[in-house]
Amino acid sequence: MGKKVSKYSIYEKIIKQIHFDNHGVMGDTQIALLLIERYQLGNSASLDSLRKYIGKVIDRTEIPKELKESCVDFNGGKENILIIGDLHEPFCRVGYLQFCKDVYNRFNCNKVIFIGDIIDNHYSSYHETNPNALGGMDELELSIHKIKMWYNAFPVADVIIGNHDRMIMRKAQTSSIPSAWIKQYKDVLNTPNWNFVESIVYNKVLYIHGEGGTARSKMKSELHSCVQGHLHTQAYCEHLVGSNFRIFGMQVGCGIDHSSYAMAYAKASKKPAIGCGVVLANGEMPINILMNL
Ligand SMILES: [Mn+2]
Repeated sequence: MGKKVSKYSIYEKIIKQIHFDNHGVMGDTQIALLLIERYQLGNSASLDSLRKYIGKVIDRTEIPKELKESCVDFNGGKENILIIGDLHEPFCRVGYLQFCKDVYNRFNCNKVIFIGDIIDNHYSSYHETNPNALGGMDELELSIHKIKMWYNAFPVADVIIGNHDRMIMRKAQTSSIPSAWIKQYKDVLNTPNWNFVESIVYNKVLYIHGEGGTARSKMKSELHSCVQGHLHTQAYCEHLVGSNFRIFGMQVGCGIDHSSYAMAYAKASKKPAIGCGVVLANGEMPINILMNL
């Protein structure tokens, strides 16, 4: 009751080799024709039966070894960074925190960057404020309360300082108050382990808030991979590949509640892109994740 051995089995190794050498793109017929030509099988093989044999020998669901190695592995003890978009607390969208936690877990993240504007400071805006809005103390208290939930979820993080975060500092400047009189962000917001910075670089990727333009323009002007927020309505990742470099510019979405009074200035403009970003495998693999709304 032995297994029937095909007369083509002496070609099994060669067939597999051809398959791998061509990165798995050759069809059974193409391989059969190649074999017939190379080994002059014209008299001893029918194209159809050889083709069927090849179909049985090659497992097309298997990824060739060299292709496997060319895929970026983000599970192998590498740095996987979650980038959280503009929050504008206390005007962040319900559900955005849970969404960010889910993305963090799904992609095995081990580092967190808030891309700026974690608070809105609507009451202190340089633009006209809403007369029905919360007063300064109420908005700040509510912000501190909501930031606490973010701090509990991500107790260690880098926080890029955005234009809205900086509002109070600018007001102080307008009033000629030296910065030594001003409390630190982490002291006001009760986040002792958060590292507030203007910008930061990890694995040759620059993280900024983005007041100066777009991720795409920043990448091109600096020739440096770049991740930014600030724009609210855009989420994309563009790669620039040259003979000597490969960089990307990633614009991450945001977490704002578009319907809140603080966002009234943007009411007439388009809907925001609600999402966050991840940069995986030591800066190799940037991905935008948009929230399913
Ligand atoms: Mn913003």
